[in-house]
Amino acid sequence: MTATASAAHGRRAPGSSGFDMLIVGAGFAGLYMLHRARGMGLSARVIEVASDVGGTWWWNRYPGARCDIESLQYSYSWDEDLQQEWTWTERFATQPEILSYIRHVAERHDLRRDITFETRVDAAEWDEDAARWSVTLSSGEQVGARNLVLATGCLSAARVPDLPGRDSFRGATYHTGDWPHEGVDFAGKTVAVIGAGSSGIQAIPEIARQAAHLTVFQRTPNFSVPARNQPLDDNYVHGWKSRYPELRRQAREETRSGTIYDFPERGALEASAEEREREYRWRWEKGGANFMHAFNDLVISEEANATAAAFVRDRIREIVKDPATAAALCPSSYPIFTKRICVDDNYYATYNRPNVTLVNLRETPLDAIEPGGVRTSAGLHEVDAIVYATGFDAMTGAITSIDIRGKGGRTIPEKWKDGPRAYLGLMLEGFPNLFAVTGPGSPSVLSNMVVSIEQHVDLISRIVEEARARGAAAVEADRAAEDAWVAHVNEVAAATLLPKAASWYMGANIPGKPRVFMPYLGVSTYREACEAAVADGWRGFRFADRAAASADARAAARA
Ligand code: NA7
Repeated sequence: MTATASAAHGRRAPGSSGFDMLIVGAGFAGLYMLHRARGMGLSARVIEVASDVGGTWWWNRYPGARCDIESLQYSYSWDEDLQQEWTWTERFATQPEILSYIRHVAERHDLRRDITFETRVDAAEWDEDAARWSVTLSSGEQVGARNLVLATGCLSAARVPDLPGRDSFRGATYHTGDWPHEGVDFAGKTVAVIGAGSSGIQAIPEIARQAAHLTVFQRTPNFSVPARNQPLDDNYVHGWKSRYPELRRQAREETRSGTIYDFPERGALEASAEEREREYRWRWEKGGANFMHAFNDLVISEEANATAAAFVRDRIREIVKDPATAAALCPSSYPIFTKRICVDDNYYATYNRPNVTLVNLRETPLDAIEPGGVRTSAGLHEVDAIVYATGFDAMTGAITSIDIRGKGGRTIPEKWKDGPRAYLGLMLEGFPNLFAVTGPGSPSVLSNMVVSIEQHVDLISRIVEEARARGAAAVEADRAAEDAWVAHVNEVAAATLLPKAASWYMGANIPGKPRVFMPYLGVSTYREACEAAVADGWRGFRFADRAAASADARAAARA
């Protein structure tokens, strides 16, 4: 790093050679990274394609959009005054409330002055001699950066499937992950929703309340549990706020998911049938993803897992009056919890409404989109609007959409042709000074994202500090350490049922994407692994001085 001397004099202005750190994305990750970079005295800039801060919560404005982690836990822990002062109103915060929280953070810490909005990072090339990234923005500007931080989010590359005739539809089309800011009025309209994942499951009850008729096109049913959302009670909030530092520590260091749930002490198969039913029942009534922590063997043992799946299927059949619709809504082709569990507000009961129809695409496949609507093998469903709730190119899509070229001009898609590889899910061998916040191979989407983001940003800050202390111009993941980590991520996943579903965790929703289990299961164990690597002399990180970086470059050029 070059900021050692000037750090004493406060934050540096970028010189002609650019910034100490360029950060891509102004969501939870990018904003905290900017705050930390400033704290280290680095010159830093955030590039954001949207017109304001918020990331996921800026884009996903579909009706019913809400976090499925409790608001008191899905928030920053690094500003004690903020966490004491901020008032969450509901157990599960709505998208507008989370967005106003993020905006408040941006104002409170005066972050916007270092963010360039409405600008995309198109490309980044590692300049081996100068040991810095040369970054091309959509504005045509070329910016130099010693460190490049991808705070691009795991679920930010929205995906509309390439259905035959897709562009011939004459009505309005929407994607849940790219929703119009002015909102959409479905009153009096006939609407199709394609997709029944978390986003569809949140949007469907809301759209059903507005539309004249809603037809849901479902290919694979998902398991969903009721949120039982409610206004937050003052005593409950006080209980959290009075113990916040300790509870945040517990979430970071003692949980599998970065969220504190009622922790199971035994396996489902150790309990009697009545005890299991009681356990599932109270968690179902309490609401939220707490349900998936009923027993400690639910993602390990198929037999244990089947008991939870059967409980949820029983509830679906109990709620949904039409037996054929209930049967179509009951997932049976994969174990529960191997796809992200959905948390809903009145989802299954929505199918009892006279203005809602479920089309089971397994029975009558979707043939084409036509000017008038959606055609399945059973005929044309005429609609005024189509909502694609069809998900994202998860975890890697936002990274590979930037033309990033590392040492020797190698691209990330070339490096990842057999699946994503990153040391600790954070750094890529061959791509010095490049950091992926919550990248593939880290807990990311299997965790409370804010907890994982904070840990990664803190770790990146420590790596940058270490490089600075050593006078190293570049730091890079070691190939052998990266290989070992990727093998470990797979081993951990393979010891569970998680790879058994064709999920977006596996890249299975994107045609041609390699099927590799991408996230790492275990927030506390992951943190321990990171800390062990640091304590072991920064095992797996190769710090180079500027001369060595240039020598590496010349060697790569000769190779
Ligand atoms: P998901 O969970 O990927 O769900 C996408 C849904 O779209 C799912 O039901 C898919 O069915 C369906 N889909 C995708 N392509 C098609 C085609 N071609 N035809 C019919 N149906 C299709 O995305 P979400 O946005 O709901 O949730 C993503 C995450 O965002 C969520 O977990 C939260 O973390 C926030 P399939 O299962 O592929 O049969």
